[in-house]
Amino acid sequence: MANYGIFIVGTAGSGKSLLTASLAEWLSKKGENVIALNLDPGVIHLPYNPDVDVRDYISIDELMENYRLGPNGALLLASDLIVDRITELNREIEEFNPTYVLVDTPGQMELFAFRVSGPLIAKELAIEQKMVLYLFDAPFCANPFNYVSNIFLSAAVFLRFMLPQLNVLNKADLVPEKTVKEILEWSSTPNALKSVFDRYPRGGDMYVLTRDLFNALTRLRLDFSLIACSAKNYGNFVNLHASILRVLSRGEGETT
Ligand SMILES: Nc1nc2c(ncn2[C@@H]2O[C@H](COP(=O)(O)OP(=O)(O)O)[C@@H](O)[C@H]2O)c(=O)[nH]1
Ligand SMILES: [Mg+2]
Repeated sequence: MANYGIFIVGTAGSGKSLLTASLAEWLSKKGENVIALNLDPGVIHLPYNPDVDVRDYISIDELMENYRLGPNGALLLASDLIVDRITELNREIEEFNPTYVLVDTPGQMELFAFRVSGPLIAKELAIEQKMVLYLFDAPFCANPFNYVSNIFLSAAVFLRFMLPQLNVLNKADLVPEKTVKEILEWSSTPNALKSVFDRYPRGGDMYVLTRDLFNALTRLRLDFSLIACSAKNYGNFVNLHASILRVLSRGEGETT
């Protein structure tokens, strides 16, 4: 059975596919036995060659034609149909006997995380230890209001999968180093973010709502610590890998 399954989850465009590609390459270069599993039935171009590919079993074009669906309806149906292909996917994975399975999830996060099928698929894949790597998009999160909304998504994903989860700030290469440091500080020190909110004009609806939501989140005692990386230039992959191993070995989330 495969040892480690890393489900890469995040909003559309956060870098799931590129991180699957670069992390697979980086781990392979280290001599690890790693495979990439594509679970996105709708993707056309991928930055890697998937070792196991759900598109071998499910075709969006055929679903559109056979069920007279538009692209969105076909994608929804496709994400549910994956459940029926678990046996085949497991058989393929088994043949590689890998240490790591990097699971690239559908572009639109809700197709995987917010359907009944997503967590079911995660549960049924024959992999010993599983975790979620949840991606924050650095340019998006440079704005503290956006950052807080993304923490909510991360908490929602954790609630859906109840798997050990590591939060990652991807695309760190696209913002100045100072900004990366600032976002990391927000994630490790809630008071740092509170003082940022205090700089914004008080009384605005967005200010009040974001501040209160953030206060509610910090009371949940979930850990939203971020680790920065760049899927584009392999930035900080040594530390990312160490964090992944830590989460897997503890068998519990950074978010617990
Ligand atoms: N500069 C930079 N671009 C990135 C990074 N990660 C992803 N991208 C780019 O962001 C876009 C969306 O990435 P993709 O992996 O397709 O996102 P997905 O929808 O989450 O799978 C692509 O153009 C990627 O090349 C990164 O770390 N740095
Ligand atoms: Mg993708």
